Amino acid sequence: MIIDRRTLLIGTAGGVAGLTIIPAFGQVPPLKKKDHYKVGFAQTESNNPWRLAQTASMKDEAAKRGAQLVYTDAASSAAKQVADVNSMIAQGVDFIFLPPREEKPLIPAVMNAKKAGIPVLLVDRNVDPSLAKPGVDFLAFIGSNFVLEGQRVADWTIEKTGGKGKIIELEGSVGASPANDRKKGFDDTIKAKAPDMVILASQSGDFARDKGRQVAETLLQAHPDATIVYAHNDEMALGAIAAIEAAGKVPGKDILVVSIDGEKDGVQAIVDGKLGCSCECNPRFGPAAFDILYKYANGDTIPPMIINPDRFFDASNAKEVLPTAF
Ligand code: GYE
Repeated sequence: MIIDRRTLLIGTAGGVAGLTIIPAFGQVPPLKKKDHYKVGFAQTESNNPWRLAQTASMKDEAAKRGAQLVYTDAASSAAKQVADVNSMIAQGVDFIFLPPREEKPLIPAVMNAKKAGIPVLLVDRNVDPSLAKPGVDFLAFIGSNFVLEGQRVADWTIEKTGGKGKIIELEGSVGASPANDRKKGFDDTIKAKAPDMVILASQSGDFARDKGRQVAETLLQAHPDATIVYAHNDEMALGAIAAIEAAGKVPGKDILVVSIDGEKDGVQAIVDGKLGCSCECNPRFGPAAFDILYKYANGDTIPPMIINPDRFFDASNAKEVLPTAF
């Protein structure tokens, strides 16, 4: 009987004869060394370039490493994403890459995988840290620092406007970690550094272009005095730009639009003068995600939070980065 560092002997009433091996409390399930793994990637939806770029990066890397990939698309439903993870567990995958669509509803999926002895790496989105912990319930989180992204956009906006303006905020999907954190980073910075700025309204556009356009249209009508739109991603910013133009105003002149992601259409909008800035959020981390899997199987210590470095795009560099944008 081999007892490694991730298993624990539990004595039962039956004494030595009744010894049972269960995963030690609070430990991530182990991963055997193999040449080729069967892995799951449970995507949230495929309705924007960011998610398509992420899926492509994961698929390319799986192919490079000779991994068998079980891929699912939850079509914007947290309930379906939980069912997708459960189906991966039933199919006996070795490892699961999971971008939890929302912070709380995906907790059962994380816990079910743990119970089934399958390590989970959270990619790009996080879960509620009070309900599940890296290094305990799941292996780790790899993605951007979303609070910092919001702070950087706020700092740029304050600098650009001299700390004056009336803001409409378009939030990402309700309950998603990038939506919560991008709001916190931006709102707290405005509050702390720009007493003359006000956030007139803040509403979810679900990280989607057309939803962003519809919400922007409604909020611009309700607040004709708005001078700034802060969107939690480029897709909603592009929707807002369409709404501003439809209202007979000029984006970049009458209303400053700022956002996050750095997708190709967003960077093009900066070149065109319609979008002020976009803090990069890099979706191409298939290679880094697979590196973590192999390191873990090798027995290396995995840090609980692995943060991707993000660049920042505005008129000073948009042209130059456009050819490589996703
Ligand atoms: O910004 C957005 C996507 O989770 C970081 O999700 C990701 C975000 C990204 O839908 O465009």
